[in-house]
Amino acid sequence: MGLERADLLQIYYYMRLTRAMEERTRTLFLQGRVVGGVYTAQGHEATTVGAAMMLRDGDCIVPQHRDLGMQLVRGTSPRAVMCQWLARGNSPTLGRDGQIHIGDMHHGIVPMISMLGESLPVACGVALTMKMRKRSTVVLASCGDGATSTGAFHEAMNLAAVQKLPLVLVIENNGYAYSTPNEKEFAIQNLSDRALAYGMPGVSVDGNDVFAVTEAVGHALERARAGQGPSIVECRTFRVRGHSEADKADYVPQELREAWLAKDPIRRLEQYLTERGLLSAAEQAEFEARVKAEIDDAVRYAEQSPAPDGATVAEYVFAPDGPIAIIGEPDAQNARYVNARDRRTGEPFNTVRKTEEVVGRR
Ligand SMILES: Cc1ncc(C[n+]2csc(CCOP(=O)(O)OP(=O)(O)O)c2C)c(N)n1
Repeated sequence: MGLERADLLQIYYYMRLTRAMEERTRTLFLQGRVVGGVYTAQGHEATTVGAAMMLRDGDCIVPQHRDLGMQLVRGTSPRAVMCQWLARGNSPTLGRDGQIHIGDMHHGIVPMISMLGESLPVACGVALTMKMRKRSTVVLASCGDGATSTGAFHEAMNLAAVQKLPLVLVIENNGYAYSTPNEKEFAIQNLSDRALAYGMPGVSVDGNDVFAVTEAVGHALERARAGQGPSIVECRTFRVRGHSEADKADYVPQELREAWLAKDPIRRLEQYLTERGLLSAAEQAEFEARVKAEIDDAVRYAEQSPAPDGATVAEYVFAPDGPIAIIGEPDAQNARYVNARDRRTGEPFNTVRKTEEVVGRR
């Protein structure tokens, strides 16, 4: 993919930032300062950072629960992430959710949907909008191996292929869906083999090798950008910690764990860079200090931020004054959708017409 030294150092920085943020979050969790559970992705950094680094301005990500690396690369700040973990009133979800269920539609980050697989039809919707608007932007979506066994995954991949959508799906196959190993999840060799059945290209790569990831994802994104449709890139990786910090992951055989630990993605990149004289010991120390300073700042900022105001708990649950009015029903909360009217015109709310108005006719 022709990555320059500056690109590689940027990737290295984000991989270290991602790892260090998760390590700090674990410490905060053990100190009882995190609200809710902690889900980390130590070991996934080459996949999440490498894939996101291949995007351009205007592209969109539809991330999953292990994608802190993608979020950081695409502009979610460490402060926002820490406010989210500590459930502060100024966090991206205003303290209503923890974890990295964070989105920012203005910056092309679709919030994570907890129901596995369900974010993929949404990714198709975003990609379809881009296509209808004749944009040259693309969508990078991701999911785990477990999510590939859901109905939503199959429907989304079929739709993406039929509509030739500008979509690249990265499957982060870390060998387990919670405690269920791959061999009990599916009966095929590679998850990318499924691509053939949908009518799109699929490839499987070493997800702990940032060069393999950037090459495969970069190629798939170029294809999508050129109007040639979607692809699947399976990145084989390993989740070093448990599903969450409540999970000791003692279902993972020791030899398997050790084999993957020997392939640590950050150490591999570091070795590549140092062996070629692209990263000195002094520069490594600078990266370490920079990452630490950013995280210290984020934690300080989050801890000084206010808790959510309990009086606002019901806000943002219902749209206060959307375009739809329910006419002729005494009880608006239990009204039927068929009775929906356009609030401005009083016309029946025709969803087909409205959709065309929003995204334009093809
Ligand atoms: C439909 C659905 N079923 C179950 C869950 C609970 N759950 C959350 S993450 C997870 C494991 C997912 O495995 P995988 O997709 O392989 O991703 P990984 O966590 O291994 O990265 C489960 C079972 C869920 N969120 N949604």
